[in-house]
Amino acid sequence: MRCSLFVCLIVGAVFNYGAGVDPSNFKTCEQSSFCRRSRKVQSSGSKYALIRGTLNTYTDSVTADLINKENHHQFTLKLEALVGSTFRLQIDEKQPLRPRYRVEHALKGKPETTRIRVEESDELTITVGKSKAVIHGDPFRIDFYEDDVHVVSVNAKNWLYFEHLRQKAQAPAEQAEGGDQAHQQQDQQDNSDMVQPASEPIDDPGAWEENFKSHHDSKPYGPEAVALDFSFPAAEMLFGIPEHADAFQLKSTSGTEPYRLYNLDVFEYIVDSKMALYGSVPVLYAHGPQRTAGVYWQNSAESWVDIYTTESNVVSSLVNFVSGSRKSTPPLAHFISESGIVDAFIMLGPKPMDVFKQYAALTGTHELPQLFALAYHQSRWNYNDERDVTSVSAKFDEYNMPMDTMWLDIEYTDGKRYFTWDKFKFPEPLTMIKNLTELGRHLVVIIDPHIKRDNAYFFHQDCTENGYYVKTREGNDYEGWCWPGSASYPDFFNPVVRDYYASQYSLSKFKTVSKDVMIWNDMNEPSVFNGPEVTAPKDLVHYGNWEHRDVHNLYGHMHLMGTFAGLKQRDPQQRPFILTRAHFAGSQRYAAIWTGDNFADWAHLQHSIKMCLTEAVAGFSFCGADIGGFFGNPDNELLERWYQTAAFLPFFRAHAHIDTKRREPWLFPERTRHVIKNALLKRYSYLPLWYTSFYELEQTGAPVIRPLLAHYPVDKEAFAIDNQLLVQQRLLVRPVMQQGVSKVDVYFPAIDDKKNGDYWYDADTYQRQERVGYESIPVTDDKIPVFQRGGSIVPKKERQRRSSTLMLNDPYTLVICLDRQGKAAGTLFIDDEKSYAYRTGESIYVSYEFANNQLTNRFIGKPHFKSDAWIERIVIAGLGYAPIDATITANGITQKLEIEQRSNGAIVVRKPAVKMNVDFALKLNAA
Ligand code: MIG
Repeated sequence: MRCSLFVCLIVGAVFNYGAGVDPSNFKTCEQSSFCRRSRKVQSSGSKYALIRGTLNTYTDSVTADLINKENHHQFTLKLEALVGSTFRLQIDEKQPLRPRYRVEHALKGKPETTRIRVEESDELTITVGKSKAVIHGDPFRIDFYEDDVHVVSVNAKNWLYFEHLRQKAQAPAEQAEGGDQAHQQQDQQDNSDMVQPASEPIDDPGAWEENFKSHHDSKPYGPEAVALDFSFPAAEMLFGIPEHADAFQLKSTSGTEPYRLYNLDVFEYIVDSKMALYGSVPVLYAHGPQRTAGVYWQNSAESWVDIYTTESNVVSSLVNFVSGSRKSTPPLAHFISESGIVDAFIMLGPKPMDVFKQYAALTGTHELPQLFALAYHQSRWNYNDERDVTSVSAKFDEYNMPMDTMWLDIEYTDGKRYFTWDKFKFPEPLTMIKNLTELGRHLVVIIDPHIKRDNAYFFHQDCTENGYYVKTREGNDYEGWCWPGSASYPDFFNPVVRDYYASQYSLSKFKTVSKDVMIWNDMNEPSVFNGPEVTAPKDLVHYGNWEHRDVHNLYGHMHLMGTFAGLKQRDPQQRPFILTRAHFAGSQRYAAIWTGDNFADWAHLQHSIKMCLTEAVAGFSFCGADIGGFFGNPDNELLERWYQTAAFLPFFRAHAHIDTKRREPWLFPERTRHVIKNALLKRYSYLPLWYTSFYELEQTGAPVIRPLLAHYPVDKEAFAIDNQLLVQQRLLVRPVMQQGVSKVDVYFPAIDDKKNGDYWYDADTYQRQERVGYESIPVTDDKIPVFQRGGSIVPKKERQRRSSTLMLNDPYTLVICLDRQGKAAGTLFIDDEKSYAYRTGESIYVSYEFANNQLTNRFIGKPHFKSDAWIERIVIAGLGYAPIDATITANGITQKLEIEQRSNGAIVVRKPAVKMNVDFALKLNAA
């Protein structure tokens, strides 16, 4: 690790470099006062009931008061019906001592509500179309139904736990403590006219202040946790709540740690772990063969999630068989948050893709990226100087390997002062950038949120003078320690600070970049080397007087809002590209993510898929992992397999730690270079599919990469599979992620419970798989097991270029793989790959359909975009006969086309030469 002595001392104390994460640097639930308090309710239960006579009914919602029968504290409950089989449940204190934080900016807008029908008997039944919520008064509980099937229950376990704000019992000794007093006086003044409920002590030593390692949390407002249980009677497994380096299917946390959601910079994170990582997306899905549902727990404070599932294994099914019990308790999730309110969205599906779209309707999607962002990115910490950048770029050309984007990490700056350059290493950044962009390439530079406390640095001056930094309890600018040394952190929750920040990206301020330079936001958890758990203390104060405790998981999100606004202002015509490490629900609207500082080993390679699948269903389709592993040095085989795997994940970037050996592809032996080059070319050939998938993500909310269960919901064997992924419903990818193998077992899923399945065609050989279940597929070092679904059409571009931007007008190949009925269909989206013109109709969106030996196209909307591209070949697999030729009719002209044979009976129709915006019909002629 390269660092100044002082930084090394601090970093060294927190991290034990090279040895993997030291878990004792991070809290367990037991070490966290609110988690341990809230978890206790699991043994005792709680007693909440609706108060009769407080019900109010509105056109789209009901409200009622709720009482804690043990301490008589009162709450208000609101249940609102949203468009799309979704309910929103909010519970807050009726008269809190001070307002409790409600998450802002995560939802893409105000959710659209819908009209309800209310029936009151012993229970209260709220009906919207096929969805229904039944509220039970005492004990309080809500059951949710879709098509009369019971899919979700809230508080079925009576684990609702809501710590009302209270006055601290004044022990004489405590009054001497400096800071506390000031705060409490202020609170008393603010609320002097309110009736205070009886103060009730909480029997936990950490309730009013808490220590962890050398850090003290002053907790001026005392205990204020919220927790609630959700159970899923129609489900068999749970997934979601990224970010964890763990399996796709959530594991039972019974007797172990809950999953933790707290944005943290975990050094050398380990896999198979429920520890918190850089991002927190509190959305959880429950899946069973008939029903899928979801819960979005909208809370930005530190949270923990306990999972209770009876994992289906031989022992438990045996027990059930012997005891005659059908199924034990339904899967259950217990969300526990340190502060805030209960704000839960219950999404009722009924199918997996419905729930993913319901979640996207709430929090939004990434917008269509520029094409280059989906191509290959070359990064390392660091490319040292201008010569280094230029020569790495040139080497890709020399070796005929495509590459779109070079990245600069923190060392390009002048002493970690963002928005500046190191003038010795980078004397002429604009020339360097121009040299890249002239080759059709892009540059991404890193901009971190920690600001060097240097009085000569304009950014620090501005923030100090204007009070833009996050404050301590005492009202001073908070000072932490990070890459620049002593650093402060802009309070991005303040809209004025976001505006200021956004304006720094304008070319009149950040003069040393061009509008083609895009941005990487790192360390925005925020990472604070000398802070508690390497982040900011919870008692810092943000805009609006909120504690950092309330908003921690949103800090990175607010940072992104500033960056995104900045790039849009800088060039309103161009779609921004931002990569972020920290993220919360909704951050997908602004940025792509990567899985942070992984390791050069096979387990981390395997986790790149697991983690990105979970992120994708939680809104973050635009996900990837550092190719080769950030820490350590991959051997040739691992690097080859890593490129192959990453070529089928949406964000495709090589990156490495400053202490690793250089690993640009040409530094490896010929064979490795060859394998890497083929992986790159394969990625580039599928760019039209990736691009279309991202367009459709933006239109519909359908994730770009998907777990098998997304389209094979009844196949129980497929539920937990997380070493395979689907690209839309077109490709099935099962990369080789083990060392030294000559075959892999690929699972071909069933579409029904009679073991019927789709046809799958090997993407290289067109060999067809017809059976459901595991097949052993032989692999060479150069093989990426990819299968195209029978029934799908995949658009490709097969000409080799140095970068994707040079492929704009290149011709297309359509690969048509037929289903059992001899049919197939698939879409293609085309525009300028860069601007927002597609939003005003400057695009071509076309659906191809093959049936009865004929291919036709149908435009969705008017094909307005002027493209010079055309169709150069059409591959058809699964015909079962050899046509002699084909006829194409377009623009009123009919022509004959030649046909070539490919392996396994596939044919190629050569040079249809039809432009992309022209109607045509192409017929195969049998002998
Ligand atoms: O404390 O900017 O995850 O990708 O190379 C390390 C230096 C800071 C962490 C990022 C990594 C990046 C590194 N950063």
